[in-house]
This record gives sequence, structure tokens and C-alpha cells, in this order.
Amino acid sequence: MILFNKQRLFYTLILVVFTAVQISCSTPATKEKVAMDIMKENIIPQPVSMEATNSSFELTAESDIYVDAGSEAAMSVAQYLADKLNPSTGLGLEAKPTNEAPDAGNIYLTISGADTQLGEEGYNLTIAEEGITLSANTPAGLFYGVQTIRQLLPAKAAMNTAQEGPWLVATGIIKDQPAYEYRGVMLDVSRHFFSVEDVKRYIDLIALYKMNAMHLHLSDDQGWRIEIKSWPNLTAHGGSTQVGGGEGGFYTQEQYKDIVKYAQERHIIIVPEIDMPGHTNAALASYAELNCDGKATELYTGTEVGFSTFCTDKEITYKFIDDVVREISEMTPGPYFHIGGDESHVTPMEDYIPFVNKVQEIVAAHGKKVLGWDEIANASLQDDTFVQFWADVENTTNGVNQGAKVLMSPAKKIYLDMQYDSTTHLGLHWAAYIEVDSAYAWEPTTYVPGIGKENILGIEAPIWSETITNMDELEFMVFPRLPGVAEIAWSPVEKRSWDEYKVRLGAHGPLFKALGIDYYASKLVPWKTE
Ligand code: NGO
Repeated sequence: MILFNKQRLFYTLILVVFTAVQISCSTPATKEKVAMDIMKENIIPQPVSMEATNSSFELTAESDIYVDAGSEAAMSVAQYLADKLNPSTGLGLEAKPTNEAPDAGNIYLTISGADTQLGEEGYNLTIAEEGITLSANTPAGLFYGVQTIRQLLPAKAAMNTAQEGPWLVATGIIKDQPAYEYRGVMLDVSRHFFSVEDVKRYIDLIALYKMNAMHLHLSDDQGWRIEIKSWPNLTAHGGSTQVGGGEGGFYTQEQYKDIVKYAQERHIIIVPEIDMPGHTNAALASYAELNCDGKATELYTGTEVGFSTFCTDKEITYKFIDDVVREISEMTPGPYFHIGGDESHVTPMEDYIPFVNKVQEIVAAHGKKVLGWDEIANASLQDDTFVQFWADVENTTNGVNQGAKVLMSPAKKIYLDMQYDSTTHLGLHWAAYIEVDSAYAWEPTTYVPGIGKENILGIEAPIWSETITNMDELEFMVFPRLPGVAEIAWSPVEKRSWDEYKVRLGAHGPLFKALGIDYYASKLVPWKTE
């Protein structure tokens, strides 16, 4: 009897302890919240508006990411976030469909009933102690909100090895949308070839800063980098080398489609460029008939510009261009086809103008809008043609006077192949030395007199690869200037000042480190180490 009572007491005790443990685990709301100020977080690009509520939300092993049932694209944004966070946090976040707002402790992504003023790419992010709600009109808007969430978490959340929590996010309300519809970078894969994996990594890095366009410079004097089934020697011969005489390379059509898809999943368009009528030696070396004298040129591995040209009055030239534009356009869902048009120094202007006019028609016939370097404004621009300003104010103004919108890429400010200063071991300096402050502290709407916000499609930072041979070198030139370009393209001008920005940028040092980026640690920036 006594024994029986003792036993009962023992079991009762166990039950009490068990219940107590259960209660404390299942009611995180009773846990003391850590006070955090969202205004002290360092989001780049700076959001349009932020309001602090001075507490925190904790992502835990109980958390998941819920999405309105029925939208596959929204679901893939949730899956993207889970895939980014699970390796470091080990929280096993799952993307789950739902028909209503989830319980406390979760992240909720919704594209129903968002504020219409947010437009196509904006988002509202509400972070409360109980959970995170991200709403947008489109999956793209959700994707940009997700980048903000990633930046609000500790930098080590960006690593792909297991890290210690806690995973706290400051509470508050963010309303955000971009200033420009086109926010991009250009990568020259012709002078030095970059692999599919390299391009994907660059896509991932620009996605973190809410950029939405990657322009690939796929052909130049030194190399043709995209398989064209109807003209196979372009890659077989024209893709076989690069600057300095290395092996070169090219993307098969399957690989190109893979890049396009990878970019698309990150709400980034690929803008293919076939540069013409100049910068065409790789094609001229591959097909004799494209030359006026009918003789193929030698492959070229130097870095001079402006010596090559298609034969602009031969029929075959336009048949060739039609095939190339058709094959590439068929694989490219984005709206643009870039026709280059720069530095055609050996094409007489009386040939250049009809050439650009004809090529615009070819591109339009394949359902794409033309983008071209500012020289193309010497021709008669079609309604849907866009001019990319890189050097010549007169050309660009001429384009605007013809009604074209401008993609802003001033070489003196955002050519990422320009050296930071005279000690930079990579890059060129023909346009300028561009320190981090100079790349940030300029304003697209006042940079070229007479070209205002209404004339500007967006901002793009090119990197040319005469001296850039691999990803380490590329990342050193791109970072830390790229986040500044992204901010110019996204944030309202009244929210931008170098003195304030440099502190936020400095706080991205640990994030760059977590991502394995070997960046240029400019002395102008107060870098944080953690
Ligand atoms: C120029 C030139 C490119 C060079 C680059 C180097 C344009 C549009 N065309 O920019 O061929 O690679 O400068 O900075």
C-alpha cells in the first residue's frame, strides 16, 4: 500500500514536470522578447519607409514559411527563402500552402489583397513578435521582400554551413518599391569566358540587392560565346580562345537556357548582347563570307577596340543576323535584345546608319525590343528602342530627342572594371578611377542635362573583362560598389546620402564575408567585422 502511494506520487511528479516543460515549449509568447530597433538595421537598398516597433521576432525550429495556396510562383519564393536559410540555421523551415494567415511563430507570404500602390515590384513587410507577414501584388514583390528579410537576419544566416542562433529579426513595418524598373549589371563573357556556375553565382549576388537584369555581352572581337545551331563555326572556331590566348569557351543552347531559368527563378531577366557591326572579329574569323573581301580574319586575343566590322552591304550579313537573333530570342523570355553598336570605328557612318536601322527591324520581327550602346542614336530609332548611355552625352541626348528611353551606365561612375585608385592591381582607368564614394554619390536624373526621370529606363553597371579573368577578380571589382548601384536604382533620391550610406555599407562587411566575397576594403568605409 505504502509502495503503491509512493509509486503514484512518483508518476504524478513526472507528469507535472512533463506538463510544465510542454507548456514552456509550446508558448513562446511567454518568453521575454529581445528589444531591437529596426532603424539600426542596415538594409541596402534603403527601403522607402520603415517604422520601428522595438521588439523582435524569433525564427525557431517550430517556424515554417506559409504561402497562399494556388500560386506556384509565390511558393517557389518561399522555397527559395527556406533553401537560403536552412543550411545555416538548421531550422528545417518548410514552404507550405495555406488558405488563411498561419499561427504565431511563422513567416507568411501573400499576394492577395496587397496595397495596389505597391505596383509590380513593391512589398509590405510587417514584422511582429508573433510572426512575419510579407505582402505584395506579385511574386517578384515577395522576392524583394524576402531579400529584406535575409538582410535583417544575422549575417551568418547567409553561410551554407551550420551556425549558432538565435535567429532574431527586429520588429517594425517596411513599405518599399523601386525607383526604376530596370536595375542591372552587365558581364562581359567574351574577353574572358565565365562558366555557367560563375554566372549563376553572380546572379545570386545581385539578387540579394534586388536587381532584376543581367546583360550578357556574348560576342566581341576575342570570342563568340553562345551556340548558334545554324552557324556552328561561331563557337567551334570563334569561341576557342580569349584575351591572352587562353582556351575561351561558350554556352551551349542548353546551358544558356539553364542560365535563363536560374535567373528567372530569381526574378532576373537575361539581356543577351550580340555586338555589331564592330566588335565582331570572332564572327569574321569563323565565316569568311561575312567579310567584304570574302576572307576570314585571324582570331584575336589582344585588347584593342574598334578595328572590326561586318560587311554592311552584303545580303548574307542580314541573313546571318536574322538567324542569330532568332535563335537567341527563342531562348530568351525577357523583352530585350542588345545589338551593341559601340565603337564601330571602321564602319563609315553612311553604312552604320542603314545597318542599325535594318537590325532594329530584324529584332522587332523576332518580338524583342532593341537596346544598344549610345552610338546607335546616330540611326533612326524605332519606338521601342532603348539607348544605353556609357560615354557620349551628345549621342544620348540625340536618342532622347528621338523619344528613346535611356539605360544609365556612365563609365565614369559605374563601369565596374574601372580601378578604384592608381594602386588597384586589376582593371582599367580610361574613364576614371572610381572609388566607392564616387560610384555611389551621383544622381541619374541630373547627370546628363536634359535627361530626367521620365527619360530613364533604369541603371546598369557593366564589368568588362579585358583584365578580369575569374570570379575572385570579378568580385573584388564588383564589391563593394555594386550595392551602391543597386541603391541608386531602387531607393528614392531623397533617401540617399554617402555619409549615411557608408555606415550601412560597412555593416555589410560580415555579409560579404559570409558569402565568401573577397571585396575591396576601401578606407572610405567604416567596415564592421561582425
Ligand atoms: C567600352 C568599350 C568596351 C570596353 C570597355 C572597357 C563600351 C560600350 N565599349 O565600353 O569594348 O571593353 O569600354 O571599359
